[in-house]
Amino acid sequence: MEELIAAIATGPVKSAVGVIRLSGEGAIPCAAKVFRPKSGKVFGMGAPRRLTLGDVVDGEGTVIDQALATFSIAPNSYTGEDTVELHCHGSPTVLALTLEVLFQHGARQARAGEFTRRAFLNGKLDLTQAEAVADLIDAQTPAAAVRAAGQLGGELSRRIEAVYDDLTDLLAHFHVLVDYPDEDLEPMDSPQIAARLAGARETLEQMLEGYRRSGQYLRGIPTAIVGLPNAGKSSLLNALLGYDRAIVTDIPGTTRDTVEETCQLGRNLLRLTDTAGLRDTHDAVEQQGVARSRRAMEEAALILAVVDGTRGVTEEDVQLLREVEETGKPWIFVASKKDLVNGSRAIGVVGSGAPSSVAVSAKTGEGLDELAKEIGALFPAGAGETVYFTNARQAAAAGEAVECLTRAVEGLAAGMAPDGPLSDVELAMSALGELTGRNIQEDVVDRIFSRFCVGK
Ligand SMILES: Nc1nc2c(ncn2[C@@H]2O[C@H](COP(=O)(O)OP(=O)(O)OP(=O)(O)O)[C@@H](O)[C@H]2O)c(=O)[nH]1
Ligand SMILES: [Mg+2]
Repeated sequence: MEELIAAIATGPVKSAVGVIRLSGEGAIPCAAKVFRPKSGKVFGMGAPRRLTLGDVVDGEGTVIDQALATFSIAPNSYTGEDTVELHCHGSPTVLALTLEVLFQHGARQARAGEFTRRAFLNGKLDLTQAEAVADLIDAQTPAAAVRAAGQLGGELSRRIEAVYDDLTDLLAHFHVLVDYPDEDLEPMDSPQIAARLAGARETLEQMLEGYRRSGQYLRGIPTAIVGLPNAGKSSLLNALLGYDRAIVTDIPGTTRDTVEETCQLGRNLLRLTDTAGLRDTHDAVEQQGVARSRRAMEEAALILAVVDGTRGVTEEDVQLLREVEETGKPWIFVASKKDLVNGSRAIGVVGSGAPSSVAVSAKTGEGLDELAKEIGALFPAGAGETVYFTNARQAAAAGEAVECLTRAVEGLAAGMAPDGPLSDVELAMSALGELTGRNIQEDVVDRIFSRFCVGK
């Protein structure tokens, strides 16, 4: 067992309960010096994994809290080591004090992710499951949480291991042919082997495709709010966010720089970019703003084209809508200032042949639900698809394996001697081994666990 570490596992805010974790050599005797069960028994003598009520005492024996404590004995714990959890009252001061007392009794502060790192090193979790823990804690949308929770069970590793095993079989076949060329062995049927390699590649590619599609649901859909000056773009941004993020005035050309914020709308996470109104201008600052608006449009996956509902669709609007249309991206026609126009006028404005249109009022909030619904229809979050990769590291490793397998397949098709393709298959396996953590370098492990918060 490794040296004893301790950390506060809950957030640094006042709350009902705050949890301190201890793991490693001597966790239970260390906790017993700080935690005195009400029963009068020494902590750690009874059955593990039960909650015991008792007092938390400082170095002088003064009671500083009343808490519940539980211990687990190696290897039956999260980390695979002896562990203790103290469920104290959630006062940051009391928790810090308790931690300090544990340090006096030999524990040291755990580093970020150190508990989960130990779980990984002790074989309690594979790397993708450990990452799922971090992804779950980081999840910003229900879809991201569901995805990470699913991966806690290890489905990704099972799929990757199946591909890995298949490649191991093939590699064995290759080896026999390369190492014993003079033996009277059945010649390698290249097309057959190439087909199996291509099958493995296909499995990985499908998983990657799902990941690419899912990116928008996990990180937010890049959404550009565009329109003429004074159309009501910044007001729309503020209304969607629920607070005054961008400056709003009745002077056309108020917004110069792009303003970016993330907001949850219905089941979708949007990465909204409010932009400068598009118009020809001689103002050097505004010109740059307009250039940025166009860039935001290029980078967006969804465009909200805002037209001033009180003015109707002008010649400039038509030009702008044409520009939006030419991007080929999904877009929504948003007629603004609905509170200022009577319904029929707004609807008249809306009927512009857009793929989807809605009239909104940033002032009253009217129409925002409808806008959320329209976006939901364009981006049906996750739509029942199982996504296996949850982060860029995993996808990059799988992508590397795909590249190696492609080279191997092409090599075979070109009639190469087997040792070329053989080394490519080995490289593909090594990439997959990195993915699940089967063979992974120390510095990569360090990088992965540095993503975690302290106490996890
Ligand atoms: N009554 C009413 N006024 C609105 C609404 N939305 C915007 N306005 C007004 O319209 C004017 C322009 O709004 P902005 O949100 O600054 O417009 P913009 O498109 O960001 O303008 P630029 O940044 O100049 O391109 C302001 O006076 C807003 O108060 C709305 O829904 N109702
Ligand atoms: Mg603005």
